[in-house]
Amino acid sequence: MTKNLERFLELADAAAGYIDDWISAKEQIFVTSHLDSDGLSAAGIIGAALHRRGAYFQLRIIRQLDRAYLSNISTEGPRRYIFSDLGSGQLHHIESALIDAPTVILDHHPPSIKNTSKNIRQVNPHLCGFDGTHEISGAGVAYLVARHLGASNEDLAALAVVGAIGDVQDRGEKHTLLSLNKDIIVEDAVAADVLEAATDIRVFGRETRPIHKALQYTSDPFIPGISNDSEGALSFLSDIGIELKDGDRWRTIASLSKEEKRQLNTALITYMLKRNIPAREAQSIIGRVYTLKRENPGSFLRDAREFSTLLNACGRSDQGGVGVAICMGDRGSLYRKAEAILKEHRRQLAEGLSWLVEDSGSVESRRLLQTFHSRDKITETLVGSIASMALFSRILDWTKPVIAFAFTTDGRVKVSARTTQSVIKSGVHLGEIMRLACEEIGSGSEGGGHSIAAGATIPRGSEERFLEIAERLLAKQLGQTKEVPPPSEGA
Ligand SMILES: [Mn+2]
Repeated sequence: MTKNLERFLELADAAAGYIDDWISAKEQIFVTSHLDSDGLSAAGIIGAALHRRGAYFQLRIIRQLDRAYLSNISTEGPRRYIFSDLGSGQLHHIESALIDAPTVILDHHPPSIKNTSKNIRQVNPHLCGFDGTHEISGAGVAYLVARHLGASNEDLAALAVVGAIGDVQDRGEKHTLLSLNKDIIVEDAVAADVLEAATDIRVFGRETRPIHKALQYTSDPFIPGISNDSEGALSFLSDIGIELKDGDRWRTIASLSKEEKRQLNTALITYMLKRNIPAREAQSIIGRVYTLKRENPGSFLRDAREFSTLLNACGRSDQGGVGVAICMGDRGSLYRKAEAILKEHRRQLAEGLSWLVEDSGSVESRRLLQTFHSRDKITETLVGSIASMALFSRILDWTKPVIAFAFTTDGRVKVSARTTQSVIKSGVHLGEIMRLACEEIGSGSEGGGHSIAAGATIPRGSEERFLEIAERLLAKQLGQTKEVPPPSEGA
């Protein structure tokens, strides 16, 4: 399908018109959104737009949209429904559960069926030839609708940037957002003076962490002797002579002068090249950073990547409402609560990671993949993040996908699969592997996701069989791209 921007914007416009009618008629609007950072940003955008219009609305954040949830909300009276960052993949369930109820779906996941219901307005990039994995996110779609709901909603574009980053859509050269994200959303946010996009040192905690801590926590690119090494980071900085403190306050990367930043960039790249890091990877320390200009310097909300991490922590701790409140503007007690949630989330991640490091027998390396089973040492909501961290920090083998297991509270097994960009380039799609392996396992298994990160839920006891199937599918995917060298070299 060729890309049809005009048609896509028309869909957004029509959905906004539909919602507009509900607001004017003082209808009750029921918003459901996904609990990851893109879903929370989307909910924040819609929530803010409705609130600004004085609409009557309720908002619920959920982990996944299933039949039980839909039949539950359908019994709560005649209402108008908005689904954001979910819904398209469950269109068949929505059609059968919310018969005739006026509904708007703002999503970027592929639709499960062709929409034939007159009461459902769906805004989805896939319907107009765009790819929802990197051209626009759920929050972006929500924004396109929100900007038609009020004259001054362009400031909400900054949240759509946070959502897109949360869904790892910054896949352009030097981690730049692409396509609709770049040409409409970043553009609107910059025009509304709420966002600045610049090329800068791309480390985690530019706004909030002392410089040596920001370097220490940087794992993409992984800098040997600095990443994961607080003394190494300190001695590197003292060698190049950058002042770490301003009086008794630690300075941050964001607070460095242009000259100091240039000096730090050059020193970091030279340092990595000397340690045989490929030039391309070394240079990736410089990249696109997106700054929310109206947020306080030093706040977690100032850098779009940190903002997205904060939302992600809220969602994973089942405190999605806190995340949405922040998106809608709370900078008081709920913002402080989010900071506490993030702190606790990080503590749990560190604890999980150290279990993986200390219990060295826990990782099994197989021919094409590696695996570990955390049983109840790591919760099902964190096992994927820990698998990613372990890959990026080279605790695990960088060249092979990891498939990690954790027991769920309802007696099943959560599967999290993660890999790196370079492995994907050799033809691997973990989401497909999860989906197909689950089909083969059956017994209520469900799986899917992105090429780089995917997940599944399977019955206990089927782990080994799952790995065998996954490895077979992986071999097939790696063999499909003939021009690429075999996996051992290609990765
Ligand atoms: Mn999303």
